[in-house]
Amino acid sequence: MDLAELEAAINKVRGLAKEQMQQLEDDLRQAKLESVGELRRRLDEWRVSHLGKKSQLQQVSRQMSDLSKEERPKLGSLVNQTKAELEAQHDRLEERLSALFRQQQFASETLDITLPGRRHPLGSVHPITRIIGEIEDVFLGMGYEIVEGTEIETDEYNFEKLNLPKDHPARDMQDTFYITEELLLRTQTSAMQVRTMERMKGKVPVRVIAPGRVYRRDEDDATHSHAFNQIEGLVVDEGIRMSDLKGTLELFARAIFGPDQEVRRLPSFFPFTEPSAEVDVRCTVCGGAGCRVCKETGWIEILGAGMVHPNVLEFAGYDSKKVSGFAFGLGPERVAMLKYGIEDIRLLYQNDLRLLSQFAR
Ligand code: 2NM
Repeated sequence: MDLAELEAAINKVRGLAKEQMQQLEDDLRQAKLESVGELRRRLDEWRVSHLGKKSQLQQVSRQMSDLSKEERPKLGSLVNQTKAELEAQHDRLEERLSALFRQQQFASETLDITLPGRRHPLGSVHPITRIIGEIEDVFLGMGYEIVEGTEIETDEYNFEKLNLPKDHPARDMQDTFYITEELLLRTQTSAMQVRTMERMKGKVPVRVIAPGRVYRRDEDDATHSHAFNQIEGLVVDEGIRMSDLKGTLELFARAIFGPDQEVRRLPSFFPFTEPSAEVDVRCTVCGGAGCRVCKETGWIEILGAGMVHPNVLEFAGYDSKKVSGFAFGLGPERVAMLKYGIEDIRLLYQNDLRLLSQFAR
């Protein structure tokens, strides 16, 4: 091809490119934000076909070697000028597309900072856990130590060392879940009191409370559960008397229920204490008039206690002529029911949010 033909070819390509660019610009003007990607693709195709290695313009400039020395610069400058022109067009459109793309990004990422935040529901401390903590605090304040054991115990620690030999009739009082002849689910946390005394090797003072879950083969009803919590306390020292027990329990009742709560003491019986007593508080559910919770008596037993039986002290390595002790066992569920007016113990195990949310802070 001669110079004129090559120039004509370039001008044709240039015209075509310009025409297509015009179309792109028109489309861009009407473009919705979503079509930015599509326009980008078309612009890229345009660039490849008009400025790429296989473009017409490139092919024409490769034929420059066919021309004479005088003609070459002429075609060269036309090629360069066309290239510059097309590149400028490309860059201008690219710039506008980028602006549109940013606009699209902003639109999709816009945050309305005036919207209220999502609320994440917070859990709360279970009322039983809360009561156990409060009771623990009362006794920690009196210098007690907290000891915890396992829910599986031996017959020896759960019964024998507590003055309950195998044929003892009081074993019927607490129907037991046996695992084997010797292993059982503890019916009380007293085993930990025994272990603590043994660990002390005859030394005093002993001041411990043992909180934990215990098991009895009871029928579940409004006031009974086969799996419930207990906190047992034990004090052993020289000269411990019934009045120490009385004062301790009075302080406990006042700390948990307030100064106005009516409390009464009745004689009772436990194989591991002698003498034994129970502590009742006025039923807060009915105010003493009688209801399902207090079994129409107006009182609820929250606690059993007594002076540690000499046999128990001796079994654990103490000289019962030199030291004495008191012990008590109380039920956190009973305390929680009373304090919060919960009528059915089963409500404490169902984890119904309507109940639990009332204890949220
Ligand atoms: C109760 C009532 C009375 C008790 C006794 C002992 C131990 F190990 F010292 F002998 N710990 N807890 C006790 C005494 C528990 O629960 C109603």
